Amino acid sequence: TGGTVVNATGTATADVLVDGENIVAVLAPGSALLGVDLAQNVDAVVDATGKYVIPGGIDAHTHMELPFGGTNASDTFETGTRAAAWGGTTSIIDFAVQRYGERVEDGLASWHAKAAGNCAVDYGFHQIIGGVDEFSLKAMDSLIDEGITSFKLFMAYPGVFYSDDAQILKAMQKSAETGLVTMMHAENGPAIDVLAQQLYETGKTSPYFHGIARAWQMEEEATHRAIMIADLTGAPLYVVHVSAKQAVEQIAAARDRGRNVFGETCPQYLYLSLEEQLGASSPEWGDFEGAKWVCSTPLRSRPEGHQDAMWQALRTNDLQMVSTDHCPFCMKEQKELGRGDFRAIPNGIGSIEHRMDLMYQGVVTGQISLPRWVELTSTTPARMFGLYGRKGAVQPGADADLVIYDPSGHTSIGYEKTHHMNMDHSAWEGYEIDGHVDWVMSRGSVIVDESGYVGSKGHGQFLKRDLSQYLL
Ligand code: DUC
Ligand code: ZN
Ligand code: ZN
Repeated sequence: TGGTVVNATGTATADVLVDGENIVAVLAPGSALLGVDLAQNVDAVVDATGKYVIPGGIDAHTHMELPFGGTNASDTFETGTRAAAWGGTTSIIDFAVQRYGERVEDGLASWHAKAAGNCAVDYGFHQIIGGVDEFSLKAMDSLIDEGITSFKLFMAYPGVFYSDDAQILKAMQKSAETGLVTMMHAENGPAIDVLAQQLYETGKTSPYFHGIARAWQMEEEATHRAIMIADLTGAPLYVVHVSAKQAVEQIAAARDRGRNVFGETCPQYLYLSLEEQLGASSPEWGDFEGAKWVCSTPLRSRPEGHQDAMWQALRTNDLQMVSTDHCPFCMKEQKELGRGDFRAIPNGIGSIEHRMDLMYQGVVTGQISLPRWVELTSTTPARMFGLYGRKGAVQPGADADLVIYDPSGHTSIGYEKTHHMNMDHSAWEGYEIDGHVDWVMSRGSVIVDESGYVGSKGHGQFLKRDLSQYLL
C-alpha cells in the first residue's frame, strides 16, 4: 500500500492487491473494492509509502554452471537465483547449451536437470546452438513447443561454440521460418584468436591484452555481418552484450532502415573500462587483478567514449535492454588458469545480484528516467522473450513478482557486505547505490524482507515462453 508503482509507461501512487500467485488489482490508495475495506480484509499489508513498487527484474542473459574456459561458471542455479532474489530479479533466462556433436534435445535436457528444483526464482532458457548441422536445424523445429523461443549463435570461440557464415545463414533461415529469435555473440573470433596469439608470442600476456585482442573493429565487423545475414534471411536479430560504440552505430543504422534488429548491453559496459579495470594496478600493462574483469565482449576504452555511447543508446532506444551476461568465476583456481596467458582466463563477470541497483543508479545520475529503468530491466525483456502479461509489469493478471525499492535507502556493494553470488571476489567492489531493494515477492511468495532472503530452493518454476512480441 501507498507506494509509487513504476511501470514502463509511467508512475502512479497505488495499492497493489495480490491473491495467490497473481496481482489481481492495482487500485487508488486506500480504496475499497466491491464495498470491502481492503486493509481490514487481507492477510497481510505491506507498507510501501515513500518507496517504489516495480515489477520484478528479468535478467535475460545468465550462464549458471556453464562449462567454459576449462572450468564451470561458479554459480549453480541455486546460488545464482538466490543472489538474483537478493537483488530484485525474479526471473532469469539462462542459456542451455548444445555442444558440437551433441543432440540439441540432450543439451536441453541436461540444462533442465541442472535447474529443476533448485531455483529461488522463475527461470526460462534460450538454446545455444553450438553446432549448426542438419540434425540441430531439425531439432530447432521443436524448440517452440518446449517453450524456448530464441537461440544463440557465436561468431567467436572457434572450436568451442563457433558458427561460420554458412551455418549462420542456415540457422537464420530457420529463425525467419519459425519466429525463433536469433541471438548473436557478435565478435570475429577467428581474427581475434590470431591477434591474441600474436600478442602472447610477443610477451604481452597480462589480462589487459584480452581487451586489446578483442578490438572494437572485431565487434563492429561481426555485428554488421550478422545484421546483413539477418537482413537477407528476414531473421529477427538480437545482438547480445554490445559494448563498442561502433557496434551500436551498426544496430542503430539497421533499425533506421526498418530492420528488426535489437541489442542489449550489460552493466559492465556502462560502468567499467579497459583502462581502469584491466590496466589499473600497474603503470605498465596491469597485473593479474585485471582477470576479474575479463569478459567477452571485453571492457572498452573510456577515452574512446564507449560507455557514454551505451548510456545514450539506452536513452534513444538504439539498445533496448540491460542483461548481465552473469558468468561468474572465482580468482582462485578459475581465473588463475590464465596467469601468464590471458587467453586461458575464463571469460565472465558475476553481476546478477547488482543489475537492478546499478541501473537504478543511472536514474539517480540522470542517465535514464525512472520508467525507463523498469522498461530496460523488466518490461522489454518480458516482451522480447515471450513473457509479457505474466511478467514485466505491475498489472492485474500478472504474476505477483514485485519489488519494493527504497530511493532513500543505500547499498554499498562489496564482497564483505552485500555479496551472495558464489564467487571469491566482487567485480563491483566499492560501488555505492543511492537506493535499496527492501522487499521482493515472487509469484505471491515473499522471498526477501527486512530480515534478508526468506525464499526457498525449488520455488522457482520453469517458464515456457511464448514467441517474442517484437516479431514483425
Ligand atoms: N562471454 C563471457 O564473458 N562469458 C560467457 C560467454 C561470453 O560470451
Ligand atoms: Zn556471448
Ligand atoms: Zn553470455
